[in-house]
Amino acid sequence: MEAPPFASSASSSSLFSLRNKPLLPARFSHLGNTKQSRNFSVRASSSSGDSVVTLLDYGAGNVRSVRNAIRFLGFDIKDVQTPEDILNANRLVFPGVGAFAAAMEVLSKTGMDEALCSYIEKDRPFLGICLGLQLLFESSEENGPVKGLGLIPGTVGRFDSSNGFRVPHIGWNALQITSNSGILDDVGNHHLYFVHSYRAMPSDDNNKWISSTCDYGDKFIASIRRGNVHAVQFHPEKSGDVGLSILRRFLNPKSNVAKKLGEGKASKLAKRVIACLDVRANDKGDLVVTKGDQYDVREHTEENEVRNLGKPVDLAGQYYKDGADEVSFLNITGFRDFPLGDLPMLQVLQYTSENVFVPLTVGGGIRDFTDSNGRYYSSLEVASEYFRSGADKISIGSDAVYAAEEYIRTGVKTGKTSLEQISRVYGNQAVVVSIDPRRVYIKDPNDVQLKTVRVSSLGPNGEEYAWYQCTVNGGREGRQIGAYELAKAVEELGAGEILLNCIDCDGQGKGFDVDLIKLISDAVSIPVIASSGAGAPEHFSEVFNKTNASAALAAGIFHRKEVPIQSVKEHLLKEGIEVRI
Ligand code: 1PR
Repeated sequence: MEAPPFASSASSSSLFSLRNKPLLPARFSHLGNTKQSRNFSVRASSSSGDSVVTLLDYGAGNVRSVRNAIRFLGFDIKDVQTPEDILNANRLVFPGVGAFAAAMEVLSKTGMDEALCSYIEKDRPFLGICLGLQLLFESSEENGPVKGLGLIPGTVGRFDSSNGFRVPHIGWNALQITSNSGILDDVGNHHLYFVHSYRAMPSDDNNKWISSTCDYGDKFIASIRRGNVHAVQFHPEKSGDVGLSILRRFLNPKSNVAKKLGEGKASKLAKRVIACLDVRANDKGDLVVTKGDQYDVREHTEENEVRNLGKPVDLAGQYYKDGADEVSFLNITGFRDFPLGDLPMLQVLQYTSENVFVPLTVGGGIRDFTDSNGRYYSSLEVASEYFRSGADKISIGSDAVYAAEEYIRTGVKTGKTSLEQISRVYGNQAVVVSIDPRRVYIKDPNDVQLKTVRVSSLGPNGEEYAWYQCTVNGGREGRQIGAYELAKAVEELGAGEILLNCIDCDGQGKGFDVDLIKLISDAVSIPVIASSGAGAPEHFSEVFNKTNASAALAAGIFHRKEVPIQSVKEHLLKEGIEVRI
């Protein structure tokens, strides 16, 4: 017999104090503004079939992935419109996204908070994901303290980056399963995907809730379970086959896992291997995956065509099957074409996210824009459209350079840059800054007022030093700001991760620019993705052994099928570098 759930949980009623807040933001309006009756009674609906999953989506991020994963497993989705829908659910999935305070505000304003508490207190089948776990606790320090639903004792706090651990915690980490959780039965030694800056900590008061923990500087709560109530800090919908097996076990507890999972070897945060697809329209107008040499993507033939290495959705699906830990799409002409006019790119995301259950990043053209009819679109609207279409993270290139230049010049955070706005609404873990630097060799480091490195191989005229000049518009324009200065500034402005390209190395297959990657990954405390130049598995072990990169990205070697992703991972494992297998 399970212990009766919630017997000693904190009283929730006294904690519901976030009342009388302004009207809901427009994006939450489908949830209504009217507070419902407080006398809830929970009943399982007899009308909804066994294949229906009720989903609480308050519109603050990418919930498409959760929807897609549920549908992929053969279930239909009913969206919560009123608190009654929560009470009538047969099984409820709550994929919390965005910031804690904003989520609590919506729940409180709509009366969903009390419906959720009633539903959970009656031990009805519930699965909270990420923020959907954190909101069950008494409070969070995120922009707070802010009160939560108060069902589980404890406060959600921020990871401590002072001990060398990068925050946000992004990537595939291992669980220590502490009690029979039911839904985690297939996890074994496999990695699961986490992306968050705040976490709940184990204590004597909440111990009996905990079904697993995870180590990242601290030991934090990775999942809870009491009776039919589950919540997980990681993202099952982004954790490949292992994640799908977790969802399957929740949705259908009697199910056997459909796909046999191999042996895992997870013990800590894995280094990620990312496949990148540079996407643009070719001269016939079809959206293709292309690949440049030092950013030149045209064939050097008479026709001078854009190189075509395949179809974006097909290639992304293939890389998912091959074991990519993430897939990135870069809309490389986004700086001149307006991405919301570029519907094929949104469709690429929509179709890809139907079958690819690892994180998807999309970049290109994220900036404010006024179209030919004079209609103004904010960068936040552009990003929102990408998130709605299936992106988990967006990547900002040129616009982040302008924002950093302004910030360095004035020392003032205006709060108005795309970087600041998007990270405020979606969290900084959802915002990547993509840097496109070019090496500038110099003889004497005192020749520039920018951070220089002593290079491992001398410049063309025997120069011993270089600085890394940031560019905009796909490498077309150099700016008077270095990659080091940019990285420090964008971290302060709210970037959650850095995608570090290098124009000199792009497409050359001679290895990553270790000097550059070491410089930047030592300068910031957010994760850095090493990019440009991979030509062999040894280049990945080199970059992980010599720098603090959290992930390594490659394009050409995967597109040209020169090195399979699995070979890269097998090599890394042999070298003692932890990866997800
Ligand atoms: O400036 O916000 O519109 O974003 C534009 C985005 O498009 C930026 O992220 C920029 O890096 C990217 N981009 C623009 N032009 C190009 C180009 O190639 N002409 N691609 C481009 C960037 C670099 C990597 C590449 C790695 C690995 N390509 O994405 O995939 O270098 O390649 P490799 O493994 O073959 O060496 P905005």
